[in-house]
Amino acid sequence: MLPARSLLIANLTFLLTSFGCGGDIGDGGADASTDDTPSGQLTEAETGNNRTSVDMLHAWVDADTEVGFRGAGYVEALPNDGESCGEFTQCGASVSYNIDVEQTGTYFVYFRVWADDVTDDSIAWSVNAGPGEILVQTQLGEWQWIRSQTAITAQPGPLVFTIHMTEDGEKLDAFVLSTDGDQ
Ligand SMILES: [Ca+2]
Ligand SMILES: [Ca+2]
Repeated sequence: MLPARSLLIANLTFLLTSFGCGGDIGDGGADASTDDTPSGQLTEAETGNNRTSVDMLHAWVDADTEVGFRGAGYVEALPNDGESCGEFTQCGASVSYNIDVEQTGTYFVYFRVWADDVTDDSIAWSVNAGPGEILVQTQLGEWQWIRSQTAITAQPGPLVFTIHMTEDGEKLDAFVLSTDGDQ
């Protein structure tokens, strides 16, 4: 199965490149040969410089040991000691990003995540300290793009985008704000 899938992705990448649909996302890193990045406004997770340990134990930490990341690395919720944090504003850790929205639109958010097992495989996000949403991965042991269930409406200008730990051990490579909910 893997060679066929790789071939499909390679062809898709070729088509996107051929028709100039790659946008301003770029190849980013070691995964460029199989880049299936959704179109939209991309932020590398490792650029988040506003990091908070809510429980004074966990934090989103820079890492670069899992192969295939984009950009300069990714962030991982550590330590991975079995913490589960459904009430993510009350426990765990967060990392925030000041996003400068480029165009008015209704945006879904795609997250490039990696979990080794089911005790690591969820994440939450919120905008401007809103209620937020928890997302759970469908694959383990590989980088996977997952999409928000809800969309946000935004106008050009700044917004504060926050990633919350719901299970430690989750890895986040990048996220994309996209007006296309069907990628
Ligand atoms: Ca865990
Ligand atoms: Ca990255």
